[in-house]
Amino acid sequence: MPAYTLYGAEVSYFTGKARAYLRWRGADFEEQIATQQVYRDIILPNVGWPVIPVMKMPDGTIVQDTADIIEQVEAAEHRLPPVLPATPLQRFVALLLQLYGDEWLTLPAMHYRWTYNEDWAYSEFGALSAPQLSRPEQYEIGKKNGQRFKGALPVLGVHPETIPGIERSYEAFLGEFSRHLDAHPFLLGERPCLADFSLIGPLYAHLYRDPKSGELMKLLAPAVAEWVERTHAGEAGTGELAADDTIPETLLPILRRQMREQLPALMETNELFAGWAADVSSGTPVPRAFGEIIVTIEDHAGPAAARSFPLWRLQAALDAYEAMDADAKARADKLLSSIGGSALRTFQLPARLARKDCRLVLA
Ligand SMILES: N[C@@H](CCC(=O)N[C@@H](CS)C(=O)NCC(=O)O)C(=O)O
Repeated sequence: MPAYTLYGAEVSYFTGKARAYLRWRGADFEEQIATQQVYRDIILPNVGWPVIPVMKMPDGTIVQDTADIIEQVEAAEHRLPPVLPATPLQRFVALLLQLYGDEWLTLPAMHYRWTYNEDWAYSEFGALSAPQLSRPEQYEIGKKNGQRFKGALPVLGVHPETIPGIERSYEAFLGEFSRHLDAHPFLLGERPCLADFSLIGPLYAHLYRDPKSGELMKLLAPAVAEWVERTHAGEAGTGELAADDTIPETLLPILRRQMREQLPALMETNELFAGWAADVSSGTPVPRAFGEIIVTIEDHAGPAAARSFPLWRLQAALDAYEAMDADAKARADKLLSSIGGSALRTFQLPARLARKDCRLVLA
């Protein structure tokens, strides 16, 4: 029997991230489709809310959240090279790109799925949750289940006002990533790391595998489509990360895009978090959102929920920054200044976040 079981789905953003990592790691795992029965018997009793992917570890414990799954498999497998770069600046950048892949590229991923692949997505959702039913019956179930995900569009900031900006930004991102791939096979060098698996989240299930989105990616950025194929297959790469803890120059346009678009949203969210955290005590469950913010993408602005989870991913990146020695911090500051991210040097969350029973709480 395989050591690990990953409960997820081919259509799922975060299952793609975990799967690509597990393949690369060479972990002995099997994937089981998260059918309605799996949600009822495994996910809800152990996690408390309906979410995938969920991982059963060799000792039977259930882990949710891809960062935790990756961390726990890394600790259990003891293999080299580590998925999280061992050197400080690359580690920081990998965590920033995890924040970007997990919590910002959701906008193009979800927009392209639900604007251009809606019927296809309903059929896929239905087929995975009720494989025993007929195609029309699956479609009806898929439509019901899919509405929950489609309903996340305004929460993320996808509206008629922002869609032109989301499309312009995504197409420019594809160009930037293609130019990077002309010089380096993976994000930080000659082999994949956490940054690559994090970008597989949006770029595999939604933007490559959804038919209309995949056509667009292959047309505009065949090198990105090819990177998706290699990375999702768990390819090991042919060498190491860039030497001397450097960040490839060709990655800077992508980091600049992240700082320009995502950082203001994080800062606004953090202000609302501060207001909420002012009168709550340690251990209090953190709501999924603190209110509303305005997101701006390529000059197109619209409302979005001030979601708390991105601050959790940001806290991990800021911890890596704080842990740096003076030399690494000086190099990080130079990088931040060149990508428009200097605000991160002094960025403070008003209170620390923690996770308890698969939910965010105030530490
Ligand atoms: N932070 C979580 C996110 C998981 C997640 O959002 N999964 C999606 C499917 S890809 C889901 O099930 N969402 C349901 C929900 O958020 O209510 C992770 O990294 O595992």
